[in-house]
Amino acid sequence: MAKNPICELFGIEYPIIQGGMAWVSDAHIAAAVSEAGGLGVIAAGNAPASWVSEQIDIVRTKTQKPFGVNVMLLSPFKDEVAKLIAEKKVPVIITGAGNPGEFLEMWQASGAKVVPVVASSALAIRMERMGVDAVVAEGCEAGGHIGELTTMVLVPNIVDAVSIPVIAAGGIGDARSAAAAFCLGAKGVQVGTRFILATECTAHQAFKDKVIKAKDVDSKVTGRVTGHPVRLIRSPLSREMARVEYEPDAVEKLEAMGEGSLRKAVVDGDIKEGSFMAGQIACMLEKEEPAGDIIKDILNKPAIDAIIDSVKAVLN
Ligand code: TUI
Repeated sequence: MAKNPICELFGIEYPIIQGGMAWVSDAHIAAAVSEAGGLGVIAAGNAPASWVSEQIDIVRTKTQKPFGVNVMLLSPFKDEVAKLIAEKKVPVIITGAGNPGEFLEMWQASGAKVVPVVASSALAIRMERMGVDAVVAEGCEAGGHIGELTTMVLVPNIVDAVSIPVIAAGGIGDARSAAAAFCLGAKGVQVGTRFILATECTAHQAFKDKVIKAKDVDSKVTGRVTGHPVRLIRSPLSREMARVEYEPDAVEKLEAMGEGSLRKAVVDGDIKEGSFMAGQIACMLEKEEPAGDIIKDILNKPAIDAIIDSVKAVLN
């Protein structure tokens, strides 16, 4: 059988990419996921290049396997981070929240595989024309900054629109949702929220407990009026943001409330002022476990075979 194109492209064993979650995705979780055969990813978020540099060095002391860095293109430090990861020859560069066109030549000259996260087929087509290696099609079930379309619609639409491999993201956290993504034509999956519950993940225990306790209706989207909608778990901050959303000076107020709030959630476990960015899948997650066990549970061949059998049985 032909090898999976995502495994080939990245040089990994399982086509599972750990989502780059600002403040959450540091060297510890990234190294654990890479060492277990997936692609571990350090999230640069809004951090300066010096922090990203340290994390890359730590990953390289913990694993020899390929890993990635996620560049958040709204970051004030994106230029220095872009230059650093080319210099340090990071094997895989994933981008979010923008168009990475200006950096593509430099990154590809460094030998990196470049994979933008996209939330529309138009951007996926533009990215393919520019010569990227794959795209992550991220549906609005995902946590954090999101687009408009669901994974169910976005993924097959992008699969039909481009020839490069598509990695599905948003709402994927078990064997069923991974199998569904493969049915939609994805060649790999990006999983964020479930890795918050990896034992190797250094996020505050209060954040992990919010994920474990979340019910389906606890997933909220704030900040639609700012043009940067964010999915998070219901909290005092999300309630306050929903209250001011349609006030006259909502954009300024929301930006002030959002400032530093992700750090407060992930690092301080601040239940009142923290922004607990996580995907809708949080409602299905129940326990902490090692990253390697998470990968084995999601890409469990007998479980996926049983799912395929149950799909066939529906039609009998
Ligand atoms: O980037 C993400 N998720 C994120 S970034 C983040 S940090 C943050 N904190 C506060 C406010 C905003 C961000 C938290 N979560 N996901 C990848 C993603 N990229 N989702 C959607 C997009 C996207 C959207 C529009 C990518 C490109 C795009 O269009 C760019 C263009 O120029 O056409």
